Amino acid sequence: MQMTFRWYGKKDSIPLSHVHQIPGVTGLVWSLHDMAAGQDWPMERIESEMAFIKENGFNGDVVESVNVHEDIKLGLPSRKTYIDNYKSTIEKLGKVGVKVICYNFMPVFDWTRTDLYKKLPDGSTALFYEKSKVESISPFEFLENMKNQKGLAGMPGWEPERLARLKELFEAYNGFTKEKLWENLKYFLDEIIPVAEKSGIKMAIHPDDPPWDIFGLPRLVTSKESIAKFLKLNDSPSNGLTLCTGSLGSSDKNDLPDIIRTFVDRIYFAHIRNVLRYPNGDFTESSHRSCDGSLDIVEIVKAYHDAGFKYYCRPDHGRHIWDEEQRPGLHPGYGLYDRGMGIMYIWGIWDALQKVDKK
Ligand code: DNO
Repeated sequence: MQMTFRWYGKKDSIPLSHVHQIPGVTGLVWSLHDMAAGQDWPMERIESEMAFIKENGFNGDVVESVNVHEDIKLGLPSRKTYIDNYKSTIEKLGKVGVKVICYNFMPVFDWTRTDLYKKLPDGSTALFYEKSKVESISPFEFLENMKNQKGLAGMPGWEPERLARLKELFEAYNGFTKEKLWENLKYFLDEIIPVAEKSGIKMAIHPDDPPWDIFGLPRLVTSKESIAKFLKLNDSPSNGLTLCTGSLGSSDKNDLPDIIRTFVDRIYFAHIRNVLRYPNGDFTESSHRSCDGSLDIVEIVKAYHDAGFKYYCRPDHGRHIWDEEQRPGLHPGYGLYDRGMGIMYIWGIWDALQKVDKK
């Protein structure tokens, strides 16, 4: 397993010298965060980012994300241009040695929370989802509430240009069915997967977060059954998964170790984090440790270990601890400290399992 760390580019407030001090991190997970969904990424920008990553002693094998334009999800005639741009970006990323591209196919909103700084009993803060709130207000009211939260504008999936089109997008998705979205996803895969194959790239879809429909928008990659359906849409080994335990794990219907064991051959990127679910459907993100949340991270890491998982892993969101909430330019959930501790917890389990194996 290769450990990586999500990095927001040269403007990231976490110095790479600090990332180096987390044991065993060999790769930076990167993107060109200023590129709007659907843009063809310029080669010079790709090369310069990759060169910078390598000069700093990391690999840049994983890109998260290349965002999919809404017209592709909606299946509009304009999707052709955006798919051509997507293919061109895949080809260029392949040329600089990228191995995995993480992306998602969630309509309108990417990951969704109601509070980015919910206080936990230990005094830290974390991302929080209040189910009844999302169910009781309109997406427009929801967005108004979220806009005041520090750091939101810089979060991937919450780009201002996407949110500016919110009204128009909701109109476009009015009456849009899950079946139609599956159909458009298949169309997209059949177009891009042959290009990924030729470019030596594994495409790794990120599950929907949370894994249920929100604001009347259909969501697809939410469960074991839907993952099986997704993989069958296009059976190429280049059509794979980013298995995010926290996203799938906010539903108590998902048995993560079982999902990992079932699909491990098509998992190219493991996002490992814990969530604490409440009986009313709310959930908060928690420390990575198994006893702090609802997910058994030990069993999750064991499932990867026992399968001889060779691909990429990253700790996912962490809490804001040790006053890190005050860090200027902090991307909520993406501080240094709790992600660093998450990595050490994952390595701790991994190393212990390796040792038991050798006995
Ligand atoms: C949340 C992330 C997601 C992920 C995208 C991939 O923190 O895991 O925003 O990057 O869904 O496209």
